[in-house]
Amino acid sequence: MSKPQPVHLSDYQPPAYRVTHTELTFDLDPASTRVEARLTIERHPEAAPNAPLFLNGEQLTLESLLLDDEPLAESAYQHDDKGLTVANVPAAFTLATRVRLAPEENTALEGLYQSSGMFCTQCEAEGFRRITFYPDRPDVMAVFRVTVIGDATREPVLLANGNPVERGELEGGRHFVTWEDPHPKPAYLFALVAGDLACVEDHFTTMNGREVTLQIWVEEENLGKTDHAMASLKRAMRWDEDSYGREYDLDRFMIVAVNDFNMGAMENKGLNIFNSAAVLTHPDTATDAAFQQVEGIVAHEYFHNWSGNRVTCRDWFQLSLKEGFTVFRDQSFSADTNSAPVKRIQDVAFFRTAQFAEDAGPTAHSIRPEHYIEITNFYTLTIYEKGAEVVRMLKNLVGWEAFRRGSDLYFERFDGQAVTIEDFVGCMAEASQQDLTQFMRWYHQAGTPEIDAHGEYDYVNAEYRLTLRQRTPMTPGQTHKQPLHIPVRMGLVGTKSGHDLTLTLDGEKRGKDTVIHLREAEQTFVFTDVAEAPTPSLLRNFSAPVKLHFPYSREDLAFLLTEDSDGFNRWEASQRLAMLALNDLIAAHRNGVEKVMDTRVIDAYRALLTAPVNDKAVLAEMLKLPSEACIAESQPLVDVDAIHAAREFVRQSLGFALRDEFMAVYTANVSSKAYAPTPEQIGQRSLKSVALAYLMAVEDEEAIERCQAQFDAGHNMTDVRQALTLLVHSSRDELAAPALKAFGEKWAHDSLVMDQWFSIQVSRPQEDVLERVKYLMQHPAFSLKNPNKVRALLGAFAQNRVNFHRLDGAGYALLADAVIELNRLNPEIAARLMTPLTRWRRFDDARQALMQAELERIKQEPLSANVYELVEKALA
Ligand code: B3K
Ligand code: ZN
Repeated sequence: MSKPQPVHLSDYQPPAYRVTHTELTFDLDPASTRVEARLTIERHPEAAPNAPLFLNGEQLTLESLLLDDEPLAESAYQHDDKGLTVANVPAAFTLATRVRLAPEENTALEGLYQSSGMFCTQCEAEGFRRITFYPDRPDVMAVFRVTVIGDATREPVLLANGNPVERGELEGGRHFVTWEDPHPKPAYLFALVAGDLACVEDHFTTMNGREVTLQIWVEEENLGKTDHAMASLKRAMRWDEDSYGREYDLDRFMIVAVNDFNMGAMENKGLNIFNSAAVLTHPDTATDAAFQQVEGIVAHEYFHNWSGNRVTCRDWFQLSLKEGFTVFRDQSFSADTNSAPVKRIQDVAFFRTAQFAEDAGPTAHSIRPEHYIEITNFYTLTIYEKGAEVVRMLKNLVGWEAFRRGSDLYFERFDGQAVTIEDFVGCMAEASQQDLTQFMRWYHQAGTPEIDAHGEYDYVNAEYRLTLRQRTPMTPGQTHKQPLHIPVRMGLVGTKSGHDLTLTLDGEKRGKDTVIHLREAEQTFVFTDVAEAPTPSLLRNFSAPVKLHFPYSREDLAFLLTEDSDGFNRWEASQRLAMLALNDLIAAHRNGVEKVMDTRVIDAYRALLTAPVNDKAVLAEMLKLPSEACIAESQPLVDVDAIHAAREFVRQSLGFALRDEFMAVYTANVSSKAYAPTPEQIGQRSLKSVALAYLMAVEDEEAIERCQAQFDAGHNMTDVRQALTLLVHSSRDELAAPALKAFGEKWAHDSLVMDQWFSIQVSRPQEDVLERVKYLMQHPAFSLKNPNKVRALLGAFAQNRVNFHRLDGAGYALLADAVIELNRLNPEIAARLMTPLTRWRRFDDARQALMQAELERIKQEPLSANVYELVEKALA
């Protein structure tokens, strides 16, 4: 295999040829599908007349090639493993190809493949080139007409993008449907589905009174699991009209659920294809978190219809143009639909754990990377989530009204075009009349900026001086960083009064909550007329994706925990307070000193538990300790065992000390109401779960009874899963084993529930986990070919910090073995699964050596571009 080569943003050239019409005919067969393409092609007016035509094409068997209906002589074109080059072509012509491919052998799940017997496609980013020869790049946009031919019995349903325009019977029990999509689109948005599917149908009337048919296509047995997705879709359609003025633009919108899918879902025009896990829900089988995830993903894919499809990316370096913006849009939708503070807290907790880790590791990259080897590796938290944080900052900088004008301008000006991040930010600058030049650095610089803050109160002059110093650490390939424009939302809370003080900055009254703009490496902000000594509340609502350090005392934090007017920062204070205690305990563990629980943390928790409750979901978040992964992220060197021991110690200390309070909260929140995924019910269940978890941390006898009863009652999957998790993670095997067995038998028929069953048992802290993973890999419900199973078993195991990072290296070896096998089957999933190994430099010497050895072992294999790129970066 030749060494995979990087693609550079600076090498971008507009396409020499564009395709105006694409006509495709698929004659489906698992072993040998025939694909005929007829492309109407034009040379770009500015391209050289002798520019060769290049069409991507991989893993295709070429059977025929005609130019303007004449066969092309073999000497007239070149065919290699990347595609076809035709040296001399006229300014306008048609090109017709016929190829063969084998969907049943496609385990990479890119291009046309089979999942549970049905045919489906995944083309983003570069899967279309495995379907036919084509200029497979997003800046080539064509109108598609697609005919799908299948077996009338095996594939009664034949779907593609747009509207069905013709259908009929054919000889030999075959039939066909022809689809037309009037909107020009890049090939990555092409989709086809064929199989034995059933559908739930509904309708939506758009803001201009157009009727749209909504369909969710699933396997017959899943018809009862589509209500929530359909309701979410309708809410999302209405929200996009109300918030962004965006109306749907076809007569039908279809969602299809497939069991084998590399990611969550895909926004193909008019025909979204979903991982079944991202669409199917039922109170008995899906948790609250799953319900919320389905709502968010359905909305996300729907929102792409404008942010991504109508206006698309010029090239894949611009991926965050559609993904960052669309994640921001789906986050805003979920915040509006559910509890806004909880949504923000959960998003930030995840972001700081996972994206910060990416930014601190060998694969750190800017939101708009400069080069890549395999674009599939760049569907990352940086592109998606940090991209969304940057769009959120933009919105806050210019204000919602200007942001909305900028968004309108962007959709109008670039409708039907493939554009860049500059085009988007340019519209925001134009609409707001603001200079966003410095702000653009967010798109170019990788790494998490850190702000060191300190403040001084001057009693004599009633002044508060806040100094902020920013720095962004070096990341691979970027040694020198420039200061960023960082908006810091803040308030000053009067330490006596407990109230937000009115802020006067540079003689200007700013109200009680303001945004200060850090643009230099260091800046001091002097607030005047500060009547009493304040405690600063900084980075409210996480106003920028940075790490902010301020020397808060435990007293400061206990104060902010109850007094901060910003709900997000009350939660933040709870996390900082817990971190201070955890850091002491981590140090104690490392030094072999007896661990002592900080009573101030216990007092703070008691105050929270006994105060009147406004929002149960927020309270639940405040009572949750930072995860082991989150704690690890804050440490200079990760000591897996010390972190685990410290966190367990805090959990148990709180469980003991506040036993009665937790029991009271648990009891008060038990409910026999029929399940509904409403914010109120979700908040109540979440608080109840947290209380039960603390009680089970000390294996309180009464709690065990309650937990067992909650499991046995089987009221809904949220309650059942939480109870099962606590039983399985307890030290009592006499509780764990029968519960697991009962659950596994009850749900053996339901693949998505079995995924949960796998995850729960391999996340437990006990030492038997590695053996369990090996055993479960042989379980009939497990398959390496199914990405959901890989994530549920192996992905969950790699998150089990004490067991994955075992000192004998067996956890690393197990993962590496799986990566090596997946590298052959599904390179995209292999690369994702390998990610924890790439972070080896964060650990102690012994673990570093073990992880490095596994990476070296992987490197000896004949590697896919995906795994190759990651291994190279990890070992560089
Ligand atoms: N745009 C898809 C990504 C699919 C890429 C897979 N290699 C999912 C989404 O962000 O909506
Ligand atoms: Zn997306």
